[in-house]
Amino acid sequence: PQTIYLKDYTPPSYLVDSVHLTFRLSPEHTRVLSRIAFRPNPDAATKDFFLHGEELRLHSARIDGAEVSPQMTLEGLTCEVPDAPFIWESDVEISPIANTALEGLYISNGMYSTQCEAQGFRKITYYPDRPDVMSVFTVRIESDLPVLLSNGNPVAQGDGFAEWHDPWPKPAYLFALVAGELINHPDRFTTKSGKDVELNIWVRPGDEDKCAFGMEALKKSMKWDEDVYGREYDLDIFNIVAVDDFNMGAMENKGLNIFNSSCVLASPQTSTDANFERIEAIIAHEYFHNWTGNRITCRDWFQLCLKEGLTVYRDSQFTSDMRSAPVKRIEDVIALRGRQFREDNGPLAHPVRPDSFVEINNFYTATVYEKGAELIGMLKTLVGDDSYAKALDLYFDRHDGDAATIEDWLKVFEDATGRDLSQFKRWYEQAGTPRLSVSDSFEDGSYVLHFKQDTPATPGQDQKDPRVIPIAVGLLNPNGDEVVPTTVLEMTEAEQSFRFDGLAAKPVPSILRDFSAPVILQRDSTNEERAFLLAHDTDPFNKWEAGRALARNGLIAMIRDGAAPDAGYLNALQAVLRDDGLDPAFRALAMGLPGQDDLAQTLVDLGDVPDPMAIWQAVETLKQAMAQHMQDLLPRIYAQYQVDSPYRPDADQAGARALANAALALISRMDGGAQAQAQYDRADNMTQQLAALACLIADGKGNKAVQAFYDQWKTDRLVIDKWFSLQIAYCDPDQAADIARALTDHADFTMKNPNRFRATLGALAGHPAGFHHASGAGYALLTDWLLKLDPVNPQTTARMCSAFETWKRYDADRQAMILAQLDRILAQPGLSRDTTEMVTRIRN
Ligand code: B3K
Ligand code: ZN
Repeated sequence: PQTIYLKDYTPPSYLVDSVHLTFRLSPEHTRVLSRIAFRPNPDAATKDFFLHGEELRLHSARIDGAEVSPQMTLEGLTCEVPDAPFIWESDVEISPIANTALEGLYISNGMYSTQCEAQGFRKITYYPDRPDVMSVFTVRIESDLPVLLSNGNPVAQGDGFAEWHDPWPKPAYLFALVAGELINHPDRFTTKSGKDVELNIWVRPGDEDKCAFGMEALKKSMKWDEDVYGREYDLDIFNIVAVDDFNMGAMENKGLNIFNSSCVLASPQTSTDANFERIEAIIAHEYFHNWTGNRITCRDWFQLCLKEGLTVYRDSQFTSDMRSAPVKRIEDVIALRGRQFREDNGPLAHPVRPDSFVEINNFYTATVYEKGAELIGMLKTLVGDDSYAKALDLYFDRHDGDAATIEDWLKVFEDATGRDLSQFKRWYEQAGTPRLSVSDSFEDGSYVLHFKQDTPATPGQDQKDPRVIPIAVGLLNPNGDEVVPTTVLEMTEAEQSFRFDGLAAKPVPSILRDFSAPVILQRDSTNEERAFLLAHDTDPFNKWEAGRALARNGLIAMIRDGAAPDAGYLNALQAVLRDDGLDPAFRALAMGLPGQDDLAQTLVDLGDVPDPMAIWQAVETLKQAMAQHMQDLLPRIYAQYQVDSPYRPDADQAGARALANAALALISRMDGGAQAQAQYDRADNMTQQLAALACLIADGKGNKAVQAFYDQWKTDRLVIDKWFSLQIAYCDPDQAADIARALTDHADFTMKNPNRFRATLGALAGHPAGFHHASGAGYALLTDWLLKLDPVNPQTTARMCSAFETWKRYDADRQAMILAQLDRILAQPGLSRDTTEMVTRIRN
């Protein structure tokens, strides 16, 4: 496979003024007729005419009406063309029913659907399938199916056809088509300038009662983008469609967003509070792409973070405004550490803007998305809120209709603020998570914080230059009062000191407030100081972080030295839980422990070889100690935070349920599962039903409830996904591979549905002690299934290979077993480009 480099970028030889597509839909023999107006690009270096095309059967091609015979290449075709504007026409045949990769035009449960990002349009017709070729699309769909949708506004429809016109020039990756027997949940929205927009959520019959929440989320998003970013919607209609078979969460096609049904369908009986929050965020994310992604798109796929980092940042701002900002920040950091730090510390580490790739679908990563969003947050912290707003206005003004780059993005900040951002750009170019170590001293009323930054080498990047790091700091005096409120220190050197004068006593520092930079903070601090911050810090993130550090250190001491659970931690946690002035959602988060995978990385940083079973054991022991230590408090919390009023998926109720359920998980270790069973039996919403089921499974008392749950929900595929994953996520490590294997034999298991595949094999990969079991059974089972899935769906296969990305952490036996599996994958004849690239990078 060929590697593509950012440095090799050249402008397209031909530009497209308009595209007319006609689809004659048929499961096996869909015909796609195209009529494309090309003109030579004056800025291009060459005049070679090349159109991408894969798995297409070309019936005929014409240039300006005359039949031509193009030369076929592996990835498309070339042809002699006039040195002047011309019309290209082609007639190709494709088979949607044979398309199991879910890229291009495919059929899912009887409905036609498309997924074109990143390079799926070339599986629909011959086209310059690159984001810097933007054009106006007109689409005619011919089919007997009742609902026929494409991008833009509807222009005509009649018996067996519909026509759509999208006036906004767009790259081919934003094209979409949907056809099926669908039902809509309609609504309307009036934009701030008074434009009336028709809104629809389209679903399969039977799902219409799960649309209301998504629709509210859409309207809130539309309003929020007007209020906060001044961005208005720009078409007469906005359609959302739910599709069962989908590789990712959702897709922002212009005016026709297509969603994995798990990311839009919601009801209290079938969705958890976490599902509701996620659905609201994804609806917002895809909607926000209309400006950050669609109106301003990416010049090439190396610039992916331009739209994804910014849009994730925008959706996290939205969630913070709709719900609780501190809770959202803590949740985001937990996710960042769990997925992005893990990626940054392993063989798949890559810059937020990568400089090479083989298969771009392998770069829709936590680094591009979540770290990309962190970079936007740092920029905003560095320039301030007003300058951020000014820079964004300039960005929309200057680049509307463009296919832009990270250079363009940074330039608007430089122009709006007069700042030089060349050092900041390193965040986009250098992979790896900086370690920020800090020491302090106090003399004559002056307190000095001394920082040192250091980023470990990553694949292809041995040397790292110092980055600009915004470090938000506050200082507390020994009584717990804040003496220096949050101040942003701007670190630019490899080592740098900052001084605070006029202090009466040595303060306690609260460093990296609100997690002001995506770094690993290393500080030799005492548990007394952490407990002090947990009790007194005014910054909610650092308050939580202090508790997390206590938990982490306690666990590390248990694992490394066989220490007993730390009484200081248990007391401090108990004090937090008792404090009814604290948001219940915050307290629920404070009860969480660091992830087991996260602990493994901490041990690696300490020079140890982590033993996944020892980590699991330590976590179990600590949870048991928590349950015992707080056995008087927990039942009170559990009773106090029962929600009596009818279910609402809002932050207040969700926070109360989260706290009660966190208490239940510990109570159920002491009462033989009695309370969990009682909650299971009376639950009238999925949040409580699932939490109770998890407790019962974790306690080995789940058999009856697991069967009851299946009987109750067997016709609801999204709930059954939860049933598959929960049995693995909460099982004993010794049984994880066996349980996962048995579930892959279940009649309801199918690898053709990515949700079901992830619910099963993804749950195994997400159970560190089960997956990394010394028997190697977890490795073997996952590999068996990756090999089966690869010919069917390379994208989902390749993504799941990242389960192996941490292999270098482990002992020689585990390493050898994983390497053997990776080699088994690489040896499969015809292995996809996606999986080949992933496994090759992981192995190196
Ligand atoms: N842009 C899409 C992801 C496309 C995935 C291509 N493999 C969803 C999103 O980020 O909004
Ligand atoms: Zn996105």
